[in-house]
Amino acid sequence: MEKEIIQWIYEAGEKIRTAIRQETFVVDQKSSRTDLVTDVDKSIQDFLADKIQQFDSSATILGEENGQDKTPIDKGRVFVIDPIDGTLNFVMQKENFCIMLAVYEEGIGQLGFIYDVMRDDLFWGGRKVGGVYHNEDLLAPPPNKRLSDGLLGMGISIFADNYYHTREIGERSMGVRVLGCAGLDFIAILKGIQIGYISLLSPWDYAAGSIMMEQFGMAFSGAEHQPLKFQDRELFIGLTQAAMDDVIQIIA
Ligand code: 2AM
Ligand code: CA
Ligand code: CA
Ligand code: CA
Repeated sequence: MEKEIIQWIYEAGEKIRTAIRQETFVVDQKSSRTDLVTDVDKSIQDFLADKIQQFDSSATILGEENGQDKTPIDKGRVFVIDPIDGTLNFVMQKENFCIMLAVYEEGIGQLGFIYDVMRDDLFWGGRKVGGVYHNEDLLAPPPNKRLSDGLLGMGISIFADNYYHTREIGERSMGVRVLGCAGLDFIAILKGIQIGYISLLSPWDYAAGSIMMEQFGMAFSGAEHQPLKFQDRELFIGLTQAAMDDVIQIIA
């Protein structure tokens, strides 16, 4: 299954790079001036959904666009799609965005894929393949650093509001980084150049990344140390085990 998925993601990436080269995409607003979607987001989700349906007609799809955002995660095989993660970066920078895809079976994360489209850089893996890969290479788990020893990714809105003690958590770390793309934060965690990521996220934002963090024995949760709900947007906290212990201390 992973071979097929990687092929679809590479094809989808080529479609996005072509749209950028030809400057053909159309931008729309969703909930606000800065919450954007393009025709490319929608067509890439359709492209991936078609491939999935041809591959496994009994699978269901949970995706950000095209009214597919309410599918439950816990029954049968579910493919979770974020066709462009970091749409604002895609529109404003034409780089620093990802394609993300994850596979769940009976609610258990099996495979995650995060593709940095413009760098042509793929991180993928999980329970089903027993490891995490950076392109063709098996990745080693990142060191289990304390909060005080690493950089921490955060969503700008929760940091600006000091939501959930994020000011103090950030100040105890080596520094806060705001990338505007959840996928890039997860890539930084998997590479060991960031100890974690705290943000308000939807299931398609954290599915692939949390599956690969789990494979590495790292810690993640929703607010108040509760499991993630895989429904609406909620607080996501993903950290090394040691940094999670530090954050729990701060919150207590
Ligand atoms: P998106 O580009 O797929 O919407 C930083 O904005 C990160 O948070 C991006 O990965 C973005 O994903 C995600 N995000 C989730 N919900 C968002 C929202 N309502 N507004 C802006 N970004 C959101
Ligand atoms: Ca969006
Ligand atoms: Ca996203
Ligand atoms: Ca998206």
